[in-house]
Amino acid sequence: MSKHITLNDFILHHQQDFAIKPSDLVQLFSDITQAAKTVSIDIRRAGLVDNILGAQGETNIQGEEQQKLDVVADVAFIQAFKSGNQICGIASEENEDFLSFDHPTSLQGKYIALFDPLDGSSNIDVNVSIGTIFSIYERKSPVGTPATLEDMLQPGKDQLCAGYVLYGSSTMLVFTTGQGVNGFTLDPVSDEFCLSHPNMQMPVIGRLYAMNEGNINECEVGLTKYIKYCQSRENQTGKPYSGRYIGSLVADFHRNLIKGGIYIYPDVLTAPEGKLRLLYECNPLAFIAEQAGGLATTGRERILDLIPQKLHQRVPYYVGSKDMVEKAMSFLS
Ligand code: P6P
Repeated sequence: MSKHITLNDFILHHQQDFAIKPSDLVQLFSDITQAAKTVSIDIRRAGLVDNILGAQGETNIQGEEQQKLDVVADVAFIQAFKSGNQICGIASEENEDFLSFDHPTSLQGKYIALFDPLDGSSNIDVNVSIGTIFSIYERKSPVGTPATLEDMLQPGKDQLCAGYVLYGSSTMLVFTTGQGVNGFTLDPVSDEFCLSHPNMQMPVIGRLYAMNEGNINECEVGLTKYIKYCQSRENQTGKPYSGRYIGSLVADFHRNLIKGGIYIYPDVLTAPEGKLRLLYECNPLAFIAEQAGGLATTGRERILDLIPQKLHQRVPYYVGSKDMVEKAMSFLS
Protein backbone atom coordinates (compact mmCIF):
# COMPACT_ATOMS: atom_id res chain seq x y z
CA MET A 1 0.00 0.00 0.00
CA SER A 2 1.45 3.42 -0.96
CA LYS A 3 2.69 5.45 2.03
CA HIS A 4 0.81 8.71 2.24
CA ILE A 5 2.78 11.97 2.43
CA THR A 6 2.35 13.31 5.96
CA LEU A 7 2.10 17.03 6.71
CA ASN A 8 5.61 17.09 8.17
CA ASP A 9 7.04 15.27 5.10
CA PHE A 10 5.28 17.80 2.88
CA ILE A 11 6.67 20.80 4.76
CA LEU A 12 10.22 19.42 4.82
CA HIS A 13 10.03 18.44 1.11
CA HIS A 14 8.75 21.89 0.03
CA GLN A 15 10.72 23.95 2.52
CA GLN A 16 12.29 26.20 -0.11
CA ASP A 17 8.77 27.43 -0.96
CA PHE A 18 7.95 28.87 2.43
CA ALA A 19 8.29 32.45 3.70
CA ILE A 20 8.31 30.94 7.20
CA LYS A 21 11.43 29.03 8.34
CA PRO A 22 10.59 25.31 7.86
CA SER A 23 11.38 24.43 11.47
CA ASP A 24 9.04 27.23 12.63
CA LEU A 25 6.33 26.02 10.25
CA VAL A 26 6.67 22.43 11.47
CA GLN A 27 6.18 23.65 15.05
CA LEU A 28 3.26 25.94 14.11
CA PHE A 29 1.47 23.07 12.38
CA SER A 30 2.27 20.78 15.28
CA ASP A 31 0.41 23.27 17.49
CA ILE A 32 -2.50 23.61 15.05
CA THR A 33 -2.90 19.88 14.38
CA GLN A 34 -2.60 19.05 18.09
CA ALA A 35 -5.52 21.38 18.86
CA ALA A 36 -7.47 20.26 15.76
CA LYS A 37 -7.25 16.60 16.80
CA THR A 38 -8.49 17.47 20.30
CA VAL A 39 -11.41 19.46 18.90
CA SER A 40 -12.21 16.75 16.37
CA ILE A 41 -12.47 14.13 19.12
CA ASP A 42 -14.62 16.41 21.28
CA ILE A 43 -16.97 17.16 18.37
CA ARG A 44 -17.37 13.49 17.43
CA ARG A 45 -18.17 12.55 21.03
CA ALA A 46 -20.28 15.66 21.75
CA GLY A 47 -23.57 13.82 21.98
CA LEU A 48 -22.10 11.34 24.48
CA VAL A 49 -20.39 13.74 26.88
CA ASP A 50 -22.52 15.30 29.60
CA ASN A 51 -23.30 18.96 29.12
CA ILE A 52 -20.94 19.53 26.20
CA LEU A 53 -23.73 20.11 23.68
CA GLY A 54 -25.83 23.17 23.75
CA ALA A 55 -25.04 26.69 24.80
CA GLN A 56 -22.44 27.75 27.32
CA GLY A 57 -25.05 30.03 28.79
CA GLU A 58 -22.92 33.09 28.01
CA THR A 59 -22.55 35.32 24.97
CA ASN A 60 -19.24 36.16 23.27
CA ILE A 61 -17.98 39.56 22.16
CA GLN A 62 -20.15 39.16 19.08
CA GLY A 63 -23.23 39.02 21.29
CA GLU A 64 -23.68 35.46 20.05
CA GLU A 65 -24.65 32.68 22.41
CA GLN A 66 -21.45 30.72 23.09
CA GLN A 67 -21.76 27.01 22.47
CA LYS A 68 -19.79 24.91 24.94
CA LEU A 69 -17.61 23.48 22.17
CA ASP A 70 -16.72 27.03 21.05
CA VAL A 71 -15.10 27.54 24.41
CA VAL A 72 -13.46 24.09 24.41
CA ALA A 73 -11.98 24.78 20.97
CA ASP A 74 -10.79 28.26 21.94
CA VAL A 75 -8.95 26.91 24.98
CA ALA A 76 -7.44 24.05 22.94
CA PHE A 77 -5.94 26.38 20.34
CA ILE A 78 -4.73 28.93 22.89
CA GLN A 79 -3.01 26.20 24.94
CA ALA A 80 -1.43 24.69 21.82
CA PHE A 81 -0.10 28.04 20.61
CA LYS A 82 1.18 28.90 24.10
CA SER A 83 3.09 25.63 24.44
CA GLY A 84 4.56 25.83 20.93
CA ASN A 85 6.62 28.97 21.66
CA GLN A 86 6.30 30.26 18.07
CA ILE A 87 3.31 32.49 18.83
CA CYS A 88 3.68 35.58 21.05
CA GLY A 89 -0.02 36.50 21.03
CA ILE A 90 -3.45 35.72 19.57
CA ALA A 91 -6.82 37.20 18.79
CA SER A 92 -9.87 34.98 18.46
CA GLU A 93 -13.59 35.32 17.97
CA GLU A 94 -14.19 34.11 21.53
CA ASN A 95 -12.05 36.72 23.30
CA GLU A 96 -13.03 40.39 23.49
CA ASP A 97 -9.41 41.59 23.54
CA PHE A 98 -6.24 40.10 22.07
CA LEU A 99 -4.03 37.98 24.33
CA SER A 100 -0.27 38.50 24.68
CA PHE A 101 1.49 35.40 26.02
CA ASP A 102 3.78 36.59 28.80
CA HIS A 103 5.89 33.43 29.27
CA PRO A 104 9.56 34.33 28.50
CA THR A 105 9.80 31.81 25.63
CA SER A 106 6.48 33.00 24.15
CA LEU A 107 7.78 36.59 24.19
CA GLN A 108 10.50 35.33 21.83
CA GLY A 109 7.80 34.11 19.41
CA LYS A 110 8.11 35.71 15.96
CA TYR A 111 4.47 35.22 14.94
CA ILE A 112 0.90 36.00 15.95
CA ALA A 113 -2.21 33.88 15.27
CA LEU A 114 -5.76 35.04 14.56
CA PHE A 115 -8.48 32.39 14.60
CA ASP A 116 -12.10 31.47 14.80
CA PRO A 117 -11.85 28.33 16.93
CA LEU A 118 -15.17 26.85 15.89
CA ASP A 119 -17.08 28.54 13.06
CA GLY A 120 -20.65 27.45 12.39
CA SER A 121 -21.12 26.43 15.99
CA SER A 122 -24.91 26.78 15.71
CA ASN A 123 -24.66 23.56 13.69
CA ILE A 124 -22.95 21.61 16.49
CA ASP A 125 -26.19 20.29 18.00
CA VAL A 126 -27.51 19.10 14.64
CA ASN A 127 -24.36 17.23 13.58
CA VAL A 128 -23.56 19.42 10.58
CA SER A 129 -19.95 20.14 9.48
CA ILE A 130 -18.17 22.97 11.31
CA GLY A 131 -14.67 24.38 11.11
CA THR A 132 -11.70 26.23 12.56
CA ILE A 133 -10.19 29.13 10.59
CA PHE A 134 -6.69 30.47 11.27
CA SER A 135 -4.22 33.08 10.04
CA ILE A 136 -0.51 33.55 10.87
CA TYR A 137 1.39 36.85 10.58
CA GLU A 138 4.91 37.91 11.47
CA ARG A 139 4.76 40.17 14.55
CA LYS A 140 5.50 43.87 13.96
CA SER A 141 6.50 44.53 17.58
CA PRO A 142 10.07 43.68 18.68
CA VAL A 143 10.77 40.02 19.59
CA GLY A 144 11.07 39.72 23.37
CA THR A 145 8.30 42.25 24.08
CA PRO A 146 4.57 41.63 24.61
CA ALA A 147 2.39 41.36 21.49
CA THR A 148 0.51 44.54 20.58
CA LEU A 149 -2.81 45.47 18.96
CA GLU A 150 -0.81 46.62 15.92
CA ASP A 151 0.48 43.04 15.56
CA MET A 152 -3.15 41.91 15.20
CA LEU A 153 -4.45 44.63 12.86
CA GLN A 154 -2.41 43.76 9.77
CA PRO A 155 -3.87 43.69 6.22
CA GLY A 156 -4.68 40.23 4.87
CA LYS A 157 -2.15 40.61 2.07
CA ASP A 158 0.60 40.32 4.74
CA GLN A 159 -0.48 36.87 5.94
CA LEU A 160 2.34 34.31 6.04
CA CYS A 161 0.01 31.34 6.33
CA ALA A 162 -3.77 30.81 6.38
CA GLY A 163 -5.90 27.72 6.65
CA TYR A 164 -8.92 25.95 7.99
CA VAL A 165 -9.80 22.65 9.61
CA LEU A 166 -13.09 21.15 8.41
CA TYR A 167 -14.73 18.76 10.87
CA GLY A 168 -16.86 16.99 8.28
CA SER A 169 -17.32 13.40 7.15
CA SER A 170 -13.54 13.44 7.47
CA THR A 171 -11.36 15.95 9.30
CA MET A 172 -9.37 17.98 6.81
CA LEU A 173 -6.69 20.65 7.06
CA VAL A 174 -6.41 23.00 4.07
CA PHE A 175 -3.77 25.74 4.05
CA THR A 176 -1.61 28.07 1.99
CA THR A 177 1.69 29.84 2.65
CA GLY A 178 1.49 31.77 -0.61
CA GLN A 179 2.67 28.87 -2.77
CA GLY A 180 -0.66 27.32 -3.73
CA VAL A 181 -3.24 25.45 -1.64
CA ASN A 182 -2.94 21.89 -0.34
CA GLY A 183 -5.40 19.71 1.56
CA PHE A 184 -4.59 17.06 4.16
CA THR A 185 -6.97 14.45 5.56
CA LEU A 186 -6.65 13.15 9.12
CA ASP A 187 -6.03 9.40 8.91
CA PRO A 188 -7.85 7.96 11.96
CA VAL A 189 -5.56 4.90 11.89
CA SER A 190 -2.20 6.69 11.98
CA ASP A 191 -3.60 9.90 13.57
CA GLU A 192 -1.58 11.83 10.96
CA PHE A 193 -2.75 14.52 8.53
CA CYS A 194 -1.84 13.10 5.10
CA LEU A 195 -1.76 14.88 1.73
CA SER A 196 -5.05 14.09 -0.01
CA HIS A 197 -5.73 17.20 -2.15
CA PRO A 198 -2.46 18.49 -3.67
CA ASN A 199 -2.41 21.86 -5.46
CA MET A 200 -6.12 22.69 -5.04
CA GLN A 201 -7.54 24.92 -7.79
CA MET A 202 -10.93 26.64 -7.47
CA PRO A 203 -12.90 26.20 -10.77
CA VAL A 204 -13.20 29.55 -12.55
CA ILE A 205 -16.97 29.07 -12.70
CA GLY A 206 -19.44 26.80 -10.97
CA ARG A 207 -23.17 26.23 -10.65
CA LEU A 208 -23.59 26.68 -6.89
CA TYR A 209 -24.44 29.83 -4.95
CA ALA A 210 -24.49 29.99 -1.16
CA MET A 211 -26.40 32.78 0.54
CA ASN A 212 -28.98 32.98 3.33
CA GLU A 213 -31.85 34.03 1.07
CA GLY A 214 -33.90 34.85 4.15
CA ASN A 215 -32.00 38.15 3.90
CA ILE A 216 -32.99 38.74 0.27
CA ASN A 217 -35.46 41.54 1.04
CA GLU A 218 -32.88 43.36 3.18
CA CYS A 219 -29.96 43.58 0.79
CA GLU A 220 -29.13 45.99 -2.03
CA VAL A 221 -31.04 45.80 -5.30
CA GLY A 222 -27.96 44.82 -7.32
CA LEU A 223 -27.57 41.67 -5.22
CA THR A 224 -31.21 40.66 -5.58
CA LYS A 225 -30.74 41.07 -9.34
CA TYR A 226 -27.62 38.88 -9.21
CA ILE A 227 -29.49 36.14 -7.31
CA LYS A 228 -32.27 36.29 -9.93
CA TYR A 229 -29.54 35.97 -12.60
CA CYS A 230 -28.21 32.86 -10.80
CA GLN A 231 -31.72 31.40 -10.86
CA SER A 232 -32.23 32.17 -14.57
CA ARG A 233 -31.03 30.70 -17.87
CA GLU A 234 -29.19 33.96 -18.66
CA ASN A 235 -26.19 33.01 -16.51
CA GLN A 236 -22.88 31.80 -17.95
CA THR A 237 -23.87 28.13 -17.75
CA GLY A 238 -27.27 28.57 -19.47
CA LYS A 239 -29.05 26.72 -16.66
CA PRO A 240 -30.27 27.92 -13.25
CA TYR A 241 -27.60 27.48 -10.56
CA SER A 242 -28.34 25.38 -7.48
CA GLY A 243 -28.63 27.06 -4.10
CA ARG A 244 -26.50 25.32 -1.46
CA TYR A 245 -26.27 27.01 1.95
CA ILE A 246 -24.96 24.91 4.85
CA GLY A 247 -24.80 27.72 7.40
CA SER A 248 -21.16 26.86 8.11
CA LEU A 249 -18.80 29.14 6.21
CA VAL A 250 -15.93 26.62 6.19
CA ALA A 251 -18.14 23.87 4.75
CA ASP A 252 -19.66 26.15 2.09
CA PHE A 253 -16.21 27.53 1.20
CA HIS A 254 -14.62 24.07 0.98
CA ARG A 255 -17.38 22.77 -1.32
CA ASN A 256 -16.96 25.81 -3.60
CA LEU A 257 -13.17 25.39 -3.58
CA ILE A 258 -13.60 21.87 -4.98
CA LYS A 259 -16.73 22.20 -7.16
CA GLY A 260 -16.76 25.90 -7.98
CA GLY A 261 -19.33 28.34 -6.63
CA ILE A 262 -19.85 31.60 -4.78
CA TYR A 263 -20.55 32.34 -1.11
CA ILE A 264 -22.18 35.65 -0.25
CA TYR A 265 -22.83 37.26 3.12
CA PRO A 266 -23.78 40.87 2.29
CA ASP A 267 -24.47 43.85 4.50
CA VAL A 268 -28.13 43.61 5.50
CA LEU A 269 -30.41 45.60 7.81
CA THR A 270 -29.66 43.30 10.77
CA ALA A 271 -25.91 43.36 9.96
CA PRO A 272 -25.17 46.75 8.33
CA GLU A 273 -21.42 45.98 8.00
CA GLY A 274 -21.99 42.33 7.10
CA LYS A 275 -21.82 39.41 9.56
CA LEU A 276 -18.44 37.84 8.92
CA ARG A 277 -15.28 39.06 10.67
CA LEU A 278 -12.43 40.39 8.59
CA LEU A 279 -9.46 39.24 10.68
CA TYR A 280 -10.16 35.56 11.35
CA GLU A 281 -12.82 34.55 8.83
CA CYS A 282 -12.65 36.67 5.67
CA ASN A 283 -8.87 37.27 5.38
CA PRO A 284 -7.68 33.67 5.81
CA LEU A 285 -10.26 32.28 3.36
CA ALA A 286 -9.53 35.15 0.94
CA PHE A 287 -5.83 34.21 0.95
CA ILE A 288 -6.73 30.59 0.20
CA ALA A 289 -9.28 31.59 -2.46
CA GLU A 290 -6.78 33.79 -4.33
CA GLN A 291 -4.01 31.19 -4.06
CA ALA A 292 -6.42 28.68 -5.64
CA GLY A 293 -7.35 31.07 -8.49
CA GLY A 294 -10.52 32.43 -6.91
CA LEU A 295 -11.50 35.88 -5.65
CA ALA A 296 -12.63 37.47 -2.38
CA THR A 297 -14.12 40.96 -2.13
CA THR A 298 -16.54 43.07 -0.10
CA GLY A 299 -18.52 43.31 -3.33
CA ARG A 300 -16.47 46.37 -4.19
CA GLU A 301 -12.96 46.02 -2.70
CA ARG A 302 -10.38 43.20 -2.52
CA ILE A 303 -10.57 41.72 0.98
CA LEU A 304 -6.78 41.28 1.32
CA ASP A 305 -6.20 45.01 0.74
CA LEU A 306 -8.42 46.17 3.60
CA ILE A 307 -6.60 47.83 6.51
CA PRO A 308 -8.25 46.48 9.70
CA GLN A 309 -9.45 49.08 12.20
CA LYS A 310 -10.89 46.81 14.92
CA LEU A 311 -10.26 43.23 16.11
CA HIS A 312 -13.82 42.03 15.46
CA GLN A 313 -14.51 44.21 12.43
CA ARG A 314 -17.21 42.84 10.12
CA VAL A 315 -17.28 43.17 6.33
CA PRO A 316 -19.61 42.14 3.50
CA TYR A 317 -18.17 39.00 1.88
CA TYR A 318 -18.26 37.66 -1.68
CA VAL A 319 -15.85 34.74 -2.10
CA GLY A 320 -15.42 31.92 -4.60
CA SER A 321 -14.95 31.23 -8.31
CA LYS A 322 -13.34 34.19 -10.04
CA ASP A 323 -15.91 34.61 -12.84
CA MET A 324 -18.83 34.31 -10.41
CA VAL A 325 -17.49 36.89 -7.94
CA GLU A 326 -16.69 39.27 -10.81
CA LYS A 327 -20.20 38.79 -12.22
CA ALA A 328 -21.79 39.48 -8.85
CA MET A 329 -19.68 42.65 -8.51
CA SER A 330 -20.84 43.82 -11.95
CA PHE A 331 -24.43 43.75 -10.70
CA LEU A 332 -23.51 45.76 -7.59
CA SER A 333 -21.64 48.49 -9.41
P1 P6P B 1 -26.81 33.04 9.13
C1 P6P B 1 -21.72 30.94 11.42
O1 P6P B 1 -22.22 31.65 12.56
C2 P6P B 1 -21.37 31.97 10.37
O2 P6P B 1 -20.41 32.84 10.87
C3 P6P B 1 -20.90 31.28 9.11
O3 P6P B 1 -20.22 30.09 9.37
C4 P6P B 1 -22.19 31.03 8.36
O4 P6P B 1 -22.02 30.99 6.94
C5 P6P B 1 -23.06 32.23 8.77
O5 P6P B 1 -22.55 32.70 10.01
C6 P6P B 1 -24.51 31.83 8.96
O6 P6P B 1 -25.21 33.01 9.29
O7 P6P B 1 -27.19 34.47 9.44
O8 P6P B 1 -27.12 32.66 7.68
O9 P6P B 1 -27.36 32.04 10.10
